[in-house]
Amino acid sequence: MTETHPSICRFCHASCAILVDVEDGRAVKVRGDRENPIYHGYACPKGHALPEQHAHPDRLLHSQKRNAAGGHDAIPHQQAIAEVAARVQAILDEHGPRSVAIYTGTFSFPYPAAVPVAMAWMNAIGSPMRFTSATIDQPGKMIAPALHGRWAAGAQPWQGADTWMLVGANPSVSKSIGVPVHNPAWHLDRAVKDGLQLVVIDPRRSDAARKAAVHLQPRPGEDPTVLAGILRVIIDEGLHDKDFIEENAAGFENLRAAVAPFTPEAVSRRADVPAEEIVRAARVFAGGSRGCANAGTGPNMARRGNLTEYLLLCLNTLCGRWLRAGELLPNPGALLPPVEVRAEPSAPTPGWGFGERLRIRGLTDTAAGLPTAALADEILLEGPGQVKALFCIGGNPMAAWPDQLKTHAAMEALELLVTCDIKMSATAQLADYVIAPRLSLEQPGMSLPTETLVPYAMGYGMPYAQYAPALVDPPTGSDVIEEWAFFYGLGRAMGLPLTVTSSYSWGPTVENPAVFELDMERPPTTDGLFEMLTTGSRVPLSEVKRHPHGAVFEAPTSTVLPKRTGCEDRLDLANDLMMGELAEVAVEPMPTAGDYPFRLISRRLLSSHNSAGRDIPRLTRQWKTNPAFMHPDDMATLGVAAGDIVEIQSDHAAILGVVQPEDGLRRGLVSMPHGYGDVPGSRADLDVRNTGSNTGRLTPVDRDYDPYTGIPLMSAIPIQVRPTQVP
Ligand SMILES: Nc1nc2c(c(=O)[nH]1)N[C@H]1C(S)=C(S)[C@@H](COP(=O)(O)OP(=O)(O)OC[C@H]3O[C@@H](n4cnc5c(=O)[nH]c(N)nc54)[C@H](O)[C@@H]3O)O[C@H]1N2
Ligand SMILES: Nc1nc2c(c(=O)[nH]1)N[C@H]1C(S)=C(S)[C@@H](COP(=O)(O)OP(=O)(O)OC[C@H]3O[C@@H](n4cnc5c(=O)[nH]c(N)nc54)[C@H](O)[C@@H]3O)O[C@H]1N2
Ligand code: SF4
Ligand SMILES: [Mo]
Repeated sequence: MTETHPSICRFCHASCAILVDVEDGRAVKVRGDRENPIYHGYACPKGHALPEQHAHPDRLLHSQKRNAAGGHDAIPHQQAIAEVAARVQAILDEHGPRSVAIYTGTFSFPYPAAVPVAMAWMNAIGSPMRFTSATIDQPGKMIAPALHGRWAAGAQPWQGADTWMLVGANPSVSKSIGVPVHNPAWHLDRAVKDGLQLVVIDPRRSDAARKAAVHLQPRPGEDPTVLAGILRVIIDEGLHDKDFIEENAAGFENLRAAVAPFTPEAVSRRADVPAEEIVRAARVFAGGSRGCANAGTGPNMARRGNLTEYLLLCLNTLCGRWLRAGELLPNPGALLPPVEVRAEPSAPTPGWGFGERLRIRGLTDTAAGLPTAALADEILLEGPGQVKALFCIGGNPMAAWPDQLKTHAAMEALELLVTCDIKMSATAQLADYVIAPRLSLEQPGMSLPTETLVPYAMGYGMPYAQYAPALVDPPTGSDVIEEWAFFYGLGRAMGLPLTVTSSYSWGPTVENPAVFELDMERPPTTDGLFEMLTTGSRVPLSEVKRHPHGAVFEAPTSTVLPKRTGCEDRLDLANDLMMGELAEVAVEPMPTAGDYPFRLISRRLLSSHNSAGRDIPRLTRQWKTNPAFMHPDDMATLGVAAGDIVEIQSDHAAILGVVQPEDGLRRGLVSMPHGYGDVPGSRADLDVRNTGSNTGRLTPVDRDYDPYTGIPLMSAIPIQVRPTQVP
């Protein structure tokens, strides 16, 4: 008999509302839930593939322990916990808390209890070494607001906007940045039909660019130049919001002087976009009445991501694109606590230079967290404080960290590597223990993580919430646990008290979060933990549970409050360091072709999620590999055809790629997704047609890196491309 249940897809951060057909206790079919009020029945191919993912033959049904031959044997999870507890205790006793680090990746996000309990354990052992994927993603998103100051009421939302700017973001595929996460392609189409004027800056004619009123297709990595040019036009033509700036911002004259060298002609020469298009982009964005400008991963991974994000904040401030007193608050909180926000600036705060100091490249903790690009070196560099043990949750350093060869050396050098993964990922293959987790439909879920994504100008933009109970049991005979249960078990085995708070490290600040000491005799339930995490939420979790298809919990009276009298804070339009970087950009010599005439740029595929999904047959019908997309004319010049293999070489390393044509690409580029390939030298890694290649291998972490977040060049990488044969 088939039963159909509503649930939440957790294959990406969009948390789409789905319907799952369950037969004999197994999920057999997934589709978008048309009864859901905001997703319009949307689910992407990855959501449709959940049944195959759950029943995948390579899925780990038992935790694994590395054996003497370098292979792995199944181990009961209780025994794995006991052994890991003993080994980590020995490391702590000998080397102290700093020797134990944690890295939480993409798939820690959809499991709301995972990170809080893991951090409770990190607190209990006293280690500050907490790393996330944020600093190898878009660290400028956190750094720039620290330097610019924040507008307490937030940005003008998508709803009601008549203009928008996307810089190196492609929400139809990635469900990210600015455009609502619930079915972004629909929102883009709809808004453009209703007259929204979209400006897209992307060296590739992305899905977003196809809908744009203005598409600038500059040389990759020239975003600060292009944005400075746009700011200059706006100031020159007096299109900025003078009253808003007068009242709320400082540094206008310095900004005006700093962008002065970036005339449309100068920008045109440097970024290779027509001068009149720069003027048009400025007029379209500043000429609209409401909207916002955001960047995605592309420019954040090219050089000077902080500066790009900073100039975008300046652009939004110049155009007054922040919510004003009396306006309706888009999301007064659903599973988050109710907020009272004011139409006022809060002064800049330090972007870095506080907290834990790394022993590498003078890096410190930052507004985006500890620099993950330095963690491999922290593991390799001997001496007091050396990291000896690493715990990963839902992350894959071997696929995702820059400088894969160094990461490989670091993983091998660890005394203890433990990862919680659904398969023998490249990292899991090197791990001492791999903890096999329950998969999404086997765990309760809730929309809280997606609601917290506000700093990324996403979130829901409305008080939406959904809860989903576990729908199916794990496969018969399996021994899988929830991520949080592993860290709870470690705490218990080590005799440590664990304390969980109702706050999110990456989300909006929760004032006075509730604090819970976990009962270390009787384990909590996942639902019990969800109750703790949502304590004080505007809508009680119990109320959300009464709406299994998800609901919008309107609060029609929540409006933005006026500025407090005496508030003297100002947004900073001309942070010294950022203006210094801009001055460097203005006089930087033009990059020359030299030995590396091509540039490799980042991009994503709908059918995979970073390193996940590429082993699911339904998702690999189109691409098994991560294709090296090139302009057809470049392919002709190189004498290669679709499906041919090329060698892609940077001045650091070389990888192979399977070429595919893409008309909408700028010439001189290779556009290639990351997260592919395998352990260097392994048989799978050599099979480029089926495993793809790791683009992270191309760049070192100790050159061309951001001085504050440590992020190295991960887009706009100088490369050489040559036809080659695979043996
Ligand atoms: N060159 C280059 N490098 C990049 C990027 C780029 O564009 N170019 N992008 C960067 C960005 S934006 C990010 S966010 C990082 C991502 O960095 P990571 O998060 O470290 O990498 P992922 O590949 O997302 O790793 C996800 C892991 O979780 C496992 N997994 C899948 N589902 C589950 C689950 O349900 N539970 C558990 N426990 N595990 C699961 C997968 O098998 C996989 O091994 O990579 C960064 N690296
Ligand atoms: N299907 C799918 N969805 C995902 C992911 C996935 O792997 N697959 N990953 C998730 C993650 S971890 C993240 S962080 C988000 C990222 O979300 P997005 O940032 O929207 O990611 P992309 O789709 O790669 O879009 C980046 C765009 O930047 C462009 N670009 C590259 N270099 C430059 C440059 O120098 N300047 C400019 N202006 N543009 C440039 C690329 O051509 C590309 O179109 O997506 C998330 N969603
Ligand atoms: S967009 Fe993300 S959440 Fe939605 S169905 Fe696809 S993978 Fe699942
Ligand atoms: Mo990301």
